[in-house]
Amino acid sequence: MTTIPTLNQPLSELNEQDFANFADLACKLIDDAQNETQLQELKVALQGKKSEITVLSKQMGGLDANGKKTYGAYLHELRTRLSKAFDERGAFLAFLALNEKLASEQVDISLPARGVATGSLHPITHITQRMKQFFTQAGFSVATGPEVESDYYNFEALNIPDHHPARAMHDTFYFDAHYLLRTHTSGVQIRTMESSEPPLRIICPGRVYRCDSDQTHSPMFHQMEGLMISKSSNFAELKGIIHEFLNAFFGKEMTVRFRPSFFPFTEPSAEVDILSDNGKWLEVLGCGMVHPQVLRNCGINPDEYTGFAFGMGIERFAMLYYGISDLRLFFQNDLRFLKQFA
Ligand code: 2U9
Repeated sequence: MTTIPTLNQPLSELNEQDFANFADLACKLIDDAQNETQLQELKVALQGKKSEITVLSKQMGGLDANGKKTYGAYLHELRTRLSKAFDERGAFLAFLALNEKLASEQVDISLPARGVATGSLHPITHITQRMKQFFTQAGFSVATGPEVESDYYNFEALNIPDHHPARAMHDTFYFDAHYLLRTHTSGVQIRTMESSEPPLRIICPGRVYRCDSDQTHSPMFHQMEGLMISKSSNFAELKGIIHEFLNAFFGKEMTVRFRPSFFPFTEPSAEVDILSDNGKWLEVLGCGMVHPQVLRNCGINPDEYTGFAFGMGIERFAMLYYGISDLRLFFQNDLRFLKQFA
């Protein structure tokens, strides 16, 4: 606690030296003030209403003219010295405070950056892009369409009439008697054939839905279907393009087998197997020559044009490509899984 100096005598008994000593002690206190708060406390004690200066000033009235002149000058000098000391210390403390603030607020440009967390493509997106890359280079364009389909575009136009066993095979999610979630993207090809003139070369990637769920089936999955219509399309061309696609997709020469099969929308039809490293045949896609009735349904004359089509499950290709055994991993959005594909 600082002791405030005192003159402790009536004004008329003080001399110039008393004032000078008082001023020295007071100025020393002011110069020693460590912060703005201490400085304010000193101002109150040395210049306030109850300060020695105020008390002594009030005694001026009782002095004669000579005394007024002498003590007036002493008090004036004292006030001037204190004010000057306060101003100087105040300015110095403000300077220190500013420096401290600047130092504490400095930006350390050498600190490591916080880093931007970047996401990555979902493996299904990545595989879809890989598939698209091959077919677009081969001259196919990408076509898309609605996921809510009518039974005409999903079944009827594809030569799958009502009560055909293939409808039951598709485990369809129905909205009502006529609308459903598409079970394949084939409706997109039907619409394209309806709306444009052959020759045609399209691929149709997209979500499809089937009422089925286990380790290898998901109620929603992705398909890539393809269609080519021209005056000379044939099964040899289909075999060639599928084999080239499989070589490009897996990045090596593949051993491929076309096994006769049946689909209502293709005739002849085949399922395609690849020979895996452990010597087992793995089914990867289905294909065939577009059934003449399907062409006719879309206003294309089967005597003039022929076409081939193929369909594959994107998840199946992703599982083979990455060596994943549980399909459900693709849909759980577990970052520990997804980050592995960054
Ligand atoms: C039109 C004409 C023909 C598309 C085809 C397949 C064979 C096929 C499956 C593969 C696995 C579906 O995802 S999957 O379950 N698809 O086997 N798809 S031929 O044929 C068409 C399509 C449209 C107008």
